[in-house]
Amino acid sequence: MISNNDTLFARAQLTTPGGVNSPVRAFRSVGGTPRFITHAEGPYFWDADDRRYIDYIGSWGPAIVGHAHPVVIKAVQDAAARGLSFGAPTQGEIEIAEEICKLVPSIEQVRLVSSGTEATMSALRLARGATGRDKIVKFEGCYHGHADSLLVKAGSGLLTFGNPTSAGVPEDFVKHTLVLDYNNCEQLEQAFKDMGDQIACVIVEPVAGNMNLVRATPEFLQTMRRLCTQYGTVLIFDEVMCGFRVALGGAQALYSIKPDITALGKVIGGGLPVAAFGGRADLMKHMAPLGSVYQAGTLSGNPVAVAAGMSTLKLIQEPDFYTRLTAQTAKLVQGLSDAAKEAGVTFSGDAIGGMFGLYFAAEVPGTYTAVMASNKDLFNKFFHAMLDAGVYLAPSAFEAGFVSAQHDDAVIGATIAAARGAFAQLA
Ligand code: KE4
Repeated sequence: MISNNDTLFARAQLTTPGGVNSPVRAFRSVGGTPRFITHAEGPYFWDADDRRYIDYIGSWGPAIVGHAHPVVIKAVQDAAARGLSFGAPTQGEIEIAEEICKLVPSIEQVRLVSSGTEATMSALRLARGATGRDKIVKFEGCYHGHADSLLVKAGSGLLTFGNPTSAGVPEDFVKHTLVLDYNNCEQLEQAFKDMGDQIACVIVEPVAGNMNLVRATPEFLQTMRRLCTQYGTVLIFDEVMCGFRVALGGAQALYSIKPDITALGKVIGGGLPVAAFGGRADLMKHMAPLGSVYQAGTLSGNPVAVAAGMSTLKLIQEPDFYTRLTAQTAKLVQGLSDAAKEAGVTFSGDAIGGMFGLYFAAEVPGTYTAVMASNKDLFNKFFHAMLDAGVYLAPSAFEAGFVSAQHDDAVIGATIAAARGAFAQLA
């Protein structure tokens, strides 16, 4: 039977490259037809065939309070009724900026933008403008959006500069980007020894979620912080994904490490386009119109999007929000691990706050190389068995998963029951 998803996917490809507006949605990593979502509520969404799924994407992080939360929807409706966008400052922008600064103490000043890419791109430009240096350091497996100088894979040699991961990015645009191994302290020490006084910034996902979930070791982040301080390099924590996801104060609260600049997104928009970059006031003062680092945006701080973000930020401050979210995520991963073990399938899982990683590997990976060694084919079979059972996981073996406050015991229990059947198909 031709599903409505097939029909819509064929039609979409006539007008949009790959039929999607963001590549990961096309299911090319797992195969099959993407599900076209018609509506969502709480932990669920429905596809074009009106099939219900338990959703573990949550829009890749924003839907932390659950889809279509009545408080968020009302805030958006009320804001929209007052007009959609003014291109002029509003009180709501002040209020969400104050809330972000309160919740993330390393952020003394913050600038709102419309996507995580804009946030990290602007943070890089700020670091380069404030230090007068060109070189930047990122890590293999971390994704920071699609700004040219960040679409880079590791160079051939250990400490050579990166090569573009995308066509259309001139070599010149990445020749200042050094790509190192995540969780490799020795390599980082060596890079700073060789060229520390030329490095404008280090940008890192303090809890990586774009090579699947990989935690930074405390030593790795401590080494990074020490070296950046020693060499006058700006330390940028890209918390677009892990911010307000792994803890109320983000990964920097969990690790007790203070970055110089933080990039935020996803949760702070509650599903609408709000992202931000902010940090030390002495750095932020370089931003136009005060300073010489230019950055702008027609829809930056959009009042309707800010209403969604602000209402979400209020809801996640409810008592025990993260205690409950963390417990539910841990329950999910433990249940999946038990189910895999019962089926004799080599599998491991990790959970931190409301974020989780599933690996068809004997142990939870701590490096990019280890993640890449996990069994992608088994994941893809598991993904489709779960999808057929009404559970929607990230359509890639190299993405993290997300739990919302609405994923209660019944939802987690149904997921684990589905997994028992899925693992049985793999054994
Ligand atoms: P956006 O430009 O997609 O809003 O944010 C880019 C970004 C920056 N930093 C981190 C740590 C991120 O995770 C992201 C975006 N995350 C992906 C998930 N792998 C978004 C999903 C997509 O690309 O469609």
